[in-house]
Amino acid sequence: TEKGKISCDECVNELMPVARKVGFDTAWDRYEAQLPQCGFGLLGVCCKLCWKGPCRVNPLGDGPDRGVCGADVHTIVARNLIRGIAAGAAAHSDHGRHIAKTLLEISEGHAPDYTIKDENKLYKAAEKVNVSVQGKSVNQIAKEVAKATLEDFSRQDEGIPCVWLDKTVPASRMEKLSRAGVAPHNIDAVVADIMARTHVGTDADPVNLLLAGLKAALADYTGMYLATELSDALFGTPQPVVTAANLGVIKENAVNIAVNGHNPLLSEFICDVALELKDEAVKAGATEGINIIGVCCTGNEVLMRRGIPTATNYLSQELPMLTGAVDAMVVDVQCIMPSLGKLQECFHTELITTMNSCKIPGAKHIEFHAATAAESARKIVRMGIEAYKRRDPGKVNIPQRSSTVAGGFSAEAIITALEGLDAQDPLKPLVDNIVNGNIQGVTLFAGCNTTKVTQDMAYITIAKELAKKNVLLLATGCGAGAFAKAGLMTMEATESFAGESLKAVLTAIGKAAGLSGPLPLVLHMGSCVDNTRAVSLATALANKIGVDLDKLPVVASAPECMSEKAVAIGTWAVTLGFPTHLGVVPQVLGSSVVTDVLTNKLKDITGGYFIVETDPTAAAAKLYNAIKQRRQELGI
Ligand code: BF8
Repeated sequence: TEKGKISCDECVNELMPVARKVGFDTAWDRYEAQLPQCGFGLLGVCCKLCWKGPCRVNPLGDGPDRGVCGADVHTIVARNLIRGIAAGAAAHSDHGRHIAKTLLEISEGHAPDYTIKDENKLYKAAEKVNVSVQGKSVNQIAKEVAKATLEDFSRQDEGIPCVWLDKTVPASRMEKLSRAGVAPHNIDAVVADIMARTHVGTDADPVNLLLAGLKAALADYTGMYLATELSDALFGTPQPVVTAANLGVIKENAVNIAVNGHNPLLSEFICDVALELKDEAVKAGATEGINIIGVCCTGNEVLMRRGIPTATNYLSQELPMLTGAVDAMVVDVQCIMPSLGKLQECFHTELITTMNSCKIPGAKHIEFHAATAAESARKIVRMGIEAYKRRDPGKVNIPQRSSTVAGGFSAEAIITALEGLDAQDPLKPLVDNIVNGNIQGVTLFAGCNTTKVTQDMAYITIAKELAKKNVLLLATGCGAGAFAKAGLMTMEATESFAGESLKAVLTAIGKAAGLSGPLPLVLHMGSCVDNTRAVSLATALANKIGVDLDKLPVVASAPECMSEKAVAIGTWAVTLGFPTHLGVVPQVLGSSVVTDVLTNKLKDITGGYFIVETDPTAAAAKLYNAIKQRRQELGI
């Protein structure tokens, strides 16, 4: 980390003494305790797929060059990597399946609390999955869309690609993917295939293994895409909202309920019920009622759709409880630190798990079912109100720090803003400004936080460097959280950090859209699962220009990639043709073959490639070079 600095977020430094006082080790302390981390693991050369192992191959030729079964370093690294991709795909697509099944339940009348808030988005989904809407009721369309979507989890014909992939990338890309044999026909089957082929004594060819990994990564993309689109149909497509980020959003005089995790199925109801039960909170003494705050990607979901303030991103998710003023934290799935179960013992906070697949020792479990969504939400919010009564004012430490955030930039919201400049052809002003160089290119920041670097620092550094060079910036997930906390999702940030021509374009769009100034420096596109929003914009641009995705001056950056979901996203970004930066060294360097395929050879197949660079300034330069190269190839 930068001179031992653990985070750019001052709230972290402010609350560390509180952690010490209550005797709690934070993620940063636990990281220190792990050092030095295992060199074999870091290189990806430790194999523990069977109980003859663990086998550790020394890639420097000093020691055994094979595992007990005879697997060499390339086989071992490739198998480890693609198992990670499969896990990422399983996580994202399980989220998507949950949404699709809920849509089906709603259409069949089994989830009476839900409504379909955005019928237009449902119609758009219907078009994608080849469901005709003519003369059908909304419920009937919902049922057919849900069933067609669920076929992406069950189709047995390997010759038919997943519809949510087929219909969402340019036709030329789809042809390329099919030719390479990496277009998935069935998300679950592809994940299972990876588990099967990496079983002891099966696939040993690193390239064949990696191709299966690309397919699983596209299965991840498919699951994410359908999750986002159907969530929009259910809960509304995000439109610009103004809210705030960082721990200052916690209110001393309110019942504070944090929503943490990923899936909007429950958190949406928590927000509704918070309004409904306000009087009960006031009666308990919380003069400001109930304050919902977001953490991680659930935070992004409710920020995008409802303007709910965000408390923090992944790595600092222990901090809200350390303020002593969070009365309940309700979690669903993914990226929830098990340490929260221990931490809640130090405070009055109720930690509540809601999904059968995610229970945490120390938490109370209230199982969520779509059929009784509002009832579960009420129970949870009331637990928060009861806990508030037990809050110890002597333990309350809320850092008074927060930044304004203008979020809600779905692809649709960006197009709507562009309509202010050209109502008939909204993409034209964007294309024109890319062609004339006012906008040099686009960078999507995605991914997590990790203790291996100074939290949020690389995001901020790279973004400022690229903005200066007139690159349009998009962000999702915990990257969006970093920018939100740092105040870079504001018009003021555009004024301060954008290059002149980028500033002029963002100002013209902002003014035409009726804002008082430019669009924010970094556009918040949503949670991790919403990375596909950026692809939908890129695909629209590619189709408009008449080129494939790998020709666009569009790059991706994951400065703090950490989770298996991030591994899957990075891999599909490269498979779709984007140069993709990783700011943390991936655990593959033990194999020269795997490293060469990922950073070099893949270019010949997909047009995309990984750029590994841990220095943020150098990373910004490499991303900019990749953009410049694409511009040159396009002749612009
Ligand atoms: O899904 S960005 S740390 S919270 S994995 Fe997790 Fe990474 Fe955050 Fe969201 Ni995505």
